[in-house]
Amino acid sequence: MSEGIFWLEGHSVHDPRGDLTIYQCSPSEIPFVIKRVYLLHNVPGGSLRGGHAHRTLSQAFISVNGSATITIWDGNSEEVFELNDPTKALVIPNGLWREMGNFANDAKILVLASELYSEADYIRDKFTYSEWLNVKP
Ligand code: T46
Repeated sequence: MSEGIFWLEGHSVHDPRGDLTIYQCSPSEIPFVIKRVYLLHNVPGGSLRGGHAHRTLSQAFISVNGSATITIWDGNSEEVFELNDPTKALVIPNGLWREMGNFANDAKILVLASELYSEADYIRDKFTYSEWLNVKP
């Protein structure tokens, strides 16, 4: 797994009323302060999202319904993760290329983000990404 990526198991509380799953910001859980939350939903079958890297943004991806895949490329190797379980968050640090696909019809993917939206934070072509990997601090 690329450095810094991990699955975070939410703390689930079960009782006869149903399940409650908790994610917290702390060094051993969501390792950043959440400044923004967004939801990917109503994604038509066959759509691809992402196709970029973020210079500084860290994120956690949670499938709150349905499933989708996220493919991570770090400049050397590629890894595919399936988001399909609301009790697990995939934490992804900054600096990694990602593409999302295979969205189920009912997929709802919640993204917790460490920064406010900034277009300047995106690297949207792979050549620029490869150059950036060579010079990043
Ligand atoms: C990621 C992948 C998996 C905003 O105005 N504010 C926002 O917070 C966001 C996330 C997007 N936008 C606007 C910018 C674009 O005009 O919404 C439009 C689509 O955004 P984007 O091209 O970033 O969409 P995706 O689905 O390719 O990427 C999103 C996230 O931006 C990105 O962080 O990792 O999902």
